[in-house]
Amino acid sequence: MGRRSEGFPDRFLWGSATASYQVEGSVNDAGRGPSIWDTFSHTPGKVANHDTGDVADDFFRRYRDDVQLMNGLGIQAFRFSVAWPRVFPTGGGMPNPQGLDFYLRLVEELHAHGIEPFCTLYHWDMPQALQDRGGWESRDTAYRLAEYAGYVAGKLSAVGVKHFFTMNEIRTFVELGYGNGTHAPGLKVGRKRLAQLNHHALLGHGLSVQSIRAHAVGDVQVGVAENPIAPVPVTPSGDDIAAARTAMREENASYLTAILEGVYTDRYLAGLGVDAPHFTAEEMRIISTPLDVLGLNFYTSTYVRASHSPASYETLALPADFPHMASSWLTVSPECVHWGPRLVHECWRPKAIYITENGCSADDGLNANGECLDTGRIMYLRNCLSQLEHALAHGAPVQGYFVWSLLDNFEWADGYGKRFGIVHVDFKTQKRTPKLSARFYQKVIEGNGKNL
Ligand code: GBH
Repeated sequence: MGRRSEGFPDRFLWGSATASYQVEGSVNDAGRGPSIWDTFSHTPGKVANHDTGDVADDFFRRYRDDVQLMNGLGIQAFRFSVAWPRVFPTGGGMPNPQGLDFYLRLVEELHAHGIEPFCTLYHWDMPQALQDRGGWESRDTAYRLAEYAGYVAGKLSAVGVKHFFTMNEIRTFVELGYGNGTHAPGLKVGRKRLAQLNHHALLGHGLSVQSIRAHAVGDVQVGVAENPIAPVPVTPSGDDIAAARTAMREENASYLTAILEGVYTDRYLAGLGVDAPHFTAEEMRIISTPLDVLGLNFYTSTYVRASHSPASYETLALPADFPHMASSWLTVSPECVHWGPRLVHECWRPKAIYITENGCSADDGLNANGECLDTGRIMYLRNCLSQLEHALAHGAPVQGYFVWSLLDNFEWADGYGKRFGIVHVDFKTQKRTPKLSARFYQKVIEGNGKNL
């Protein structure tokens, strides 16, 4: 295998990421309709500390300052999401021009600072009106998403946006939103309905890819940003690596595998038995519409080894003392940034990969000098970026990396209690203070990652 020398390619893109509901605030301004996250966060007991996204980082009004902040750090690309209920307050019908206008102004500001905009259409803030008609349980929602995605992509590509992701983390909004109910809309629908709505979400992705291409002005790159389970071979033996490759396909069977292969694996369907989703060959063709780019979000690893069971791999439970960051789920397991892109490359040969999210929570406060010395986050990021070099060396076509997140923000069910930013936000005053990790990232960008 032709191994390149270690290191990042010359035109590697260094970015930061956010999502609409997590940063924007101004939820009742400029004609925005309610989203399922407004409803959910205002339902007592759903979000820690009764936090809501009503104000968040006030990014809707402060985006100019935040773009300037990114520019000062040398950040080259910004991944943001569009709030569907800003553009279509009730999910469909007539677009709300004021809602779209915000994203046009944001893109203009980014371009003025030489920052490449990367747009995600659906980062979980579905218009409440569509949830009232079934949300992802309704097949019709897939068509509504595609209409909205095509409309926005038409407008934003006309002002020079070149990269579009249909959705963020289908697994998360399916399994947390409808499986265990810890995310909006907070349902627990059971296995059969879950498999069917998962299928509708995939269909929404595929229809949106087609609709974005049909409406886009000029050449655009279209993909999905998914968070596949990243199986890491617990030893580098050939058997364990082969097991990890099998695990990559099977553990992600109803997400990436279906999207990139256009099939549900036999094992997935057999496992569901009578609860398997209804689907047609035509739908599977739509779902697997070829992509230009693949966005991959990686935070944690799943350790696997070869086994003689019919499954051919065994997932290892983590010992109780396995280290983690401020969020208990966020293990310090940076190998996912090596094996994740590498196994995706080996399994499916995508044309281009972006790491669309990677980062961690930490208990960040300001010291007496007003500094946030988040050495834990620097440790986490440095290790992940070093692992990414291995993925590149093994030929994974990774073209860029987006740290999650630019700013501390509304961390879904954890509210503002978990901080993921490289920039500290004082939620009382909205004051931004770059953490030490922002300085670290700035230097990494300056050295194009050759100085880790
Ligand atoms: C990403 O999800 C999201 O895209 C982003 O919006 C988010 O802010 C960021 O990560 C940080 O969390 O609490 O034990 O039930 C990452 C995948 C899936 C990780 C859900 C946390 C909940 C674990 N996430 N998971 S638990």
